[in-house]
Amino acid sequence: MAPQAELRALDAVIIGAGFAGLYALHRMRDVLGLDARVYEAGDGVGGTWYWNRYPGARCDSESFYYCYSFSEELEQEWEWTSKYPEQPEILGYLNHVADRFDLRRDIQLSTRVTSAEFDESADLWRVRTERGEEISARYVISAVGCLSAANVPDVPGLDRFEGDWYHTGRWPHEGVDFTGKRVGLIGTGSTGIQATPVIAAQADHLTVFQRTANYSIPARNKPLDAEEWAEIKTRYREIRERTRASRAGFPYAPTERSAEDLTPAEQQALCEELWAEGGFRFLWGSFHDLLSNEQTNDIVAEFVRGKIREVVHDPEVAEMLAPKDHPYGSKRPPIDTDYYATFNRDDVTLVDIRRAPIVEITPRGVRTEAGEHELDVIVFATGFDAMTGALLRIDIRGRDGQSLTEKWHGGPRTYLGLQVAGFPNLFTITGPGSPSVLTNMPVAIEQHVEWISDCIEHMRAKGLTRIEAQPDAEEAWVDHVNDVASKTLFIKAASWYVGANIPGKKRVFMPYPGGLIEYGKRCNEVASSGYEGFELGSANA
Ligand code: NA7
Repeated sequence: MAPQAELRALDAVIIGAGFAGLYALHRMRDVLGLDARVYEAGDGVGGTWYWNRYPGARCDSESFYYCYSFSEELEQEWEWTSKYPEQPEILGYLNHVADRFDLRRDIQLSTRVTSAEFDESADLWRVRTERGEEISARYVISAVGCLSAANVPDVPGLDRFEGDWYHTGRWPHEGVDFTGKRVGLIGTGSTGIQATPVIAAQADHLTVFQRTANYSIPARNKPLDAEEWAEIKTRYREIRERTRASRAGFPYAPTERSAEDLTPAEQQALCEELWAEGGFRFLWGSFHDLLSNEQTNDIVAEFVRGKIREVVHDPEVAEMLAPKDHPYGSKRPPIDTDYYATFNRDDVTLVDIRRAPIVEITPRGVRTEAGEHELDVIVFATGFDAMTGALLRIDIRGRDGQSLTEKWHGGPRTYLGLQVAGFPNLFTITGPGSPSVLTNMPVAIEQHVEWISDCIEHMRAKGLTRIEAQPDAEEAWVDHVNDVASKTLFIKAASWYVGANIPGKKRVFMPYPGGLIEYGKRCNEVASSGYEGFELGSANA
């Protein structure tokens, strides 16, 4: 017998309890006074940091600004142990936030939202969960994350594999013991690059299957001591202001420097200096046109290739690891601890699956066109159906029963990455068409949550029950995103930014590459002009 649907009426349903969902709940409930509830598929809060428990998982933005800024008390009471903390510490932080703001009583865990349908006659969403619950809510706020729908490639034979296999984004809570095991790791994105040295240190043998070589920059991770914390805490407001006024949510002044202003020797010296500093400063601190000028990019890309050749002893392996098919930064640039040096170990093998692709998984391992690799464990570090995957796994139907899947058949279309025409009262935190994954995520998340919350406050003050992006505003925004992207080097790479990692996915540049400053300005103008490009109305009118 089908489970009896429980009916529940809320003001806002928030989907997901990661960085975005937790703050959205705090804002909707404690600031606006709405009856809001979070539905979360996992059995704990934390989103990305709940699921990604693979060895070596840590953030790539420095801890003191990879966190919330909305509460000065929270800021003052929390201290990170290191520059780039590991996943358990970040998960601990998000659990602390859930407790500190008493969020748990309005978070329903282990509950996957399966569908949401808009009722035009009442301006209400009808949301269903896989537990058979039905909820009506004026607003649905998607906080499903940009990188949460795990991508396990459809390789023939996986079901016959006699060993164990895991996807890094669905890692077992009890961990995996690689001692004495022959491990195969597929994928060399940020995840594979973080996991490789840690797995190599434990396993009997590690085989890394590389489809695309990646440019990775040393993290130069280090502990943060009491003195550094005292200093950070006194400067927190200034750090936050800089962060919010920056292009990508980092508290560094953008460089105005051009490669042409420097001699080749000076260019090299600058790259050396940034390499020694490590982390994303290497990306943001070199040249202003790094991501738009191929000649400038070549200088930096060649520098990284040179470093790989310096670190990796075997010249053949070094050449395999040196990326040549896309500009530096056109794919999400990884940050590592000892990645390239790991390939100097006798118990680590690099396999080029671009040259000889994987044909099948056999009961004993992985077979490529060049031969079979016997393995006890396979780790898929193969990424995510990014930006759209998690939302499209929910059956979302807007006006006239149109499904979001149909609407986004040719790639995602949004107005400001915040709303979709035909889907009133549905807000997408860090949705496609917003800066999102091209920024330090907590900054983009806070900006979106605050914009959405101000918008709902405005609607309530005016007695309005519906807000909907207008098709022409959406069209113009999509054109603008494409136009900005076309002037960058991002489009020169087959990346997950364009959906290239998912077979059959329409290739469209999904995040907004114009930067947070321009974007934030546009969002503020739209709000202060009375929500230009949106139609607001009332079910009773
Ligand atoms: P990414 O960056 O999407 O990396 C996935 C890796 O897996 C990448 O090297 C892919 O090669 C490889 N891949 C994907 N599918 C396959 C198949 N079918 N066969 C072989 N290799 C494959 O995901 P991550 O988890 O590393 O990082 C995601 C984000 O999380 C990261 O950017 C940060 O924002 C945090 P490809 O490059 O597509 O040739």
